[in-house]
Amino acid sequence: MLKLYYSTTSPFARKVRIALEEKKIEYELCETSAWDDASPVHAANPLGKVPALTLDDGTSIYDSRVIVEYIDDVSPVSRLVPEPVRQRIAVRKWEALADGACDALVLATLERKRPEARQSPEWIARQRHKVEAAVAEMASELGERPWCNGESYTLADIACGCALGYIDLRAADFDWRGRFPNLARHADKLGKRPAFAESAPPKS
Ligand SMILES: N[C@@H](CCC(=O)N[C@@H](CS)C(=O)NCC(=O)O)C(=O)O
Repeated sequence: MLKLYYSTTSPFARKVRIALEEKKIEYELCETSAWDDASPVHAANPLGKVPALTLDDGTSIYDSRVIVEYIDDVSPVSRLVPEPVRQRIAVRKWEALADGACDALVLATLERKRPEARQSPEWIARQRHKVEAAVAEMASELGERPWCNGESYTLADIACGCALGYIDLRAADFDWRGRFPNLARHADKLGKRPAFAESAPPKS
């Protein structure tokens, strides 16, 4: 059976968990901390990051984008990335935007964990700016449409919802709900899906 190495706080792992659930693919969850040198994720991913997915033949794949592409291809149920090139690229661009916001927030979070005297406020502000710019772009792209891309639920919505959830976890002072009511409405709608509700990150 497929085995997913994940942590409850990782937005990238959450994206994969939601995709697996939406596609109704059976898998085993293995919670781990990538920061633990003894974590089995290091054998599955030389980069030592979650998520990593071990396949039936014992090989493993990473990162989250590669895993999502794999699971979308192995099951025809609930296509998450449309086939036509323009739509496919638009969905992938949403994913790059949402993942990019998460990457910046990971960097800011790690910087804040360093001893205070060694932290760089400029670096934290630089990453925070990226997060806020990405969220403003998501709000502008979504507009008043029901889904991030096209007429149906796609990987764009999953990536967007995971990024917003991660912002609530790591940058709770960023009032994106107040600034972008359309994104708040969309996040609330996504949060009602069982795959989102079941994978919600812990409260800070
Ligand atoms: N681009 C990767 C990012 C994965 C990532 O940054 N994972 C973090 C947790 S959110 C991690 O495992 N970090 C451990 C480390 O950097 O050593 C993906 O999409 O899977």
